Amino acid sequence: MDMNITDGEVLRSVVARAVDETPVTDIHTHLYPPSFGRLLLWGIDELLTYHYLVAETFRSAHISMEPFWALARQEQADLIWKTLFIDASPISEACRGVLTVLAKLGLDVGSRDLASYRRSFAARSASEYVDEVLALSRVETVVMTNDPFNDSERALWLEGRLEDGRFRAALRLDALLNGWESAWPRLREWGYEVERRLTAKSLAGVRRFLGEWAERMGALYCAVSLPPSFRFPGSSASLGLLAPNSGRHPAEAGGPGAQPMDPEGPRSTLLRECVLPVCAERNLPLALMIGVKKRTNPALGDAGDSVGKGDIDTVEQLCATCPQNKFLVTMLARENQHELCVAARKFPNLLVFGCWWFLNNPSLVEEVTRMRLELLGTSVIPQHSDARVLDQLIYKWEHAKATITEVLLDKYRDLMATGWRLSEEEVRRDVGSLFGGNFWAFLKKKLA
Ligand code: RAT
Ligand code: ZN
Repeated sequence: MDMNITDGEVLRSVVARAVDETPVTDIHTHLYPPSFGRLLLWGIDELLTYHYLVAETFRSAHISMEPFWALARQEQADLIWKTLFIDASPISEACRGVLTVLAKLGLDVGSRDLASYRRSFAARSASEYVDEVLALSRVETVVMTNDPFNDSERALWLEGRLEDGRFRAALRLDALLNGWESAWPRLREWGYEVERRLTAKSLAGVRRFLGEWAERMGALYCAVSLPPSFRFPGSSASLGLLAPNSGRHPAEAGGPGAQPMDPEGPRSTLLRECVLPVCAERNLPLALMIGVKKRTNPALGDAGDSVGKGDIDTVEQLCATCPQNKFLVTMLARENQHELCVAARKFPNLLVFGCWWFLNNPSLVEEVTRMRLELLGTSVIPQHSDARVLDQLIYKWEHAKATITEVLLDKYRDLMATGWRLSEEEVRRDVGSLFGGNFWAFLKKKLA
């Protein structure tokens, strides 16, 4: 029933209910459907050995990295539990998340009984648990991160293993764009006519690879994570960027084997000549996740990455010089958030998403969400979970929703203070846009 919002209390209950009940499209995770077997991580030991917690553990555990990595998964989890939950209070966001998961599953958090938690997970099956977690977190669609260069994953795609409509694909391009030296021999092995040099033939091979894998996966978008130093030089005019199918390829202009001038190396050539045209042709957004400094401490593995400020000019230039492309952009540095919002005001082909990784803490989610709503209204995707372990959907959404609710409430209160009247239906519309509608509309959007 549509409730008339007459005062602050009614407003609170309407907003809280809308946020709670609106089905979420989680646009970036590292999860898979049960049919992907061991690639789908779930359960208490996976939760505890999440790389966010590994990094925190090394700050106080009396163990160096090599012996830690040599431990069995359950032993690592034991050590993390002892270090972060028993020897200190589990205050950090990643620690609190584990407790939220246990609580939401109805386990006795106060008992601190890791063995009993393990028993409870052992009694579940992956496919039942997927149903349970999606129901608890109200996540309707999970967008995966799909890497054709990952051998285990690749084999499953070649078998055609995706039969679960709740899980949708995103074609991840890090291996291609950030590691050409290792990528090209593999492409060649798989039957694409590429060589190390980015000749016209190589570029055509890469485009064929992208098109085929986007098709095979039914990818909703392509994605890449990028360092703070990411630049995309030049404009379409100076570098000869062609609209898809608009004639001769720039690499062909100088005759067979010619390479476009590219001070940035293979990544920008591959972006310009392959990824952007293929995305434009297929109306697929390209997700740019900018600001990760890979392996600042390599011994920490996935936990060893850090953050650096990215370059907003590059984002603006891409949006301006590739008006036929759509960009989903998230930046890792807090320092980039304001300018990214401003950039989004200038370019309708830019949709800002998520409080990524080191930003996914309540204080920063609040600050960033508030700023986004103030600068962009509801035309953003406030959060994605980045869950690597299925269970994390429960806490990442629970925590994000609590913060987003408060920010929304403030904004609606400000409106009501002017005499503006809101209906429950309008609140639900707005929340629907934030938690999925904007994403699906952006996918469908056709650029002039
Ligand atoms: O947040 C994370 O788990 C990071 O390790 C990365 O996965 C990051 O989100 C990415 O997709 O590169
Ligand atoms: Zn991620």
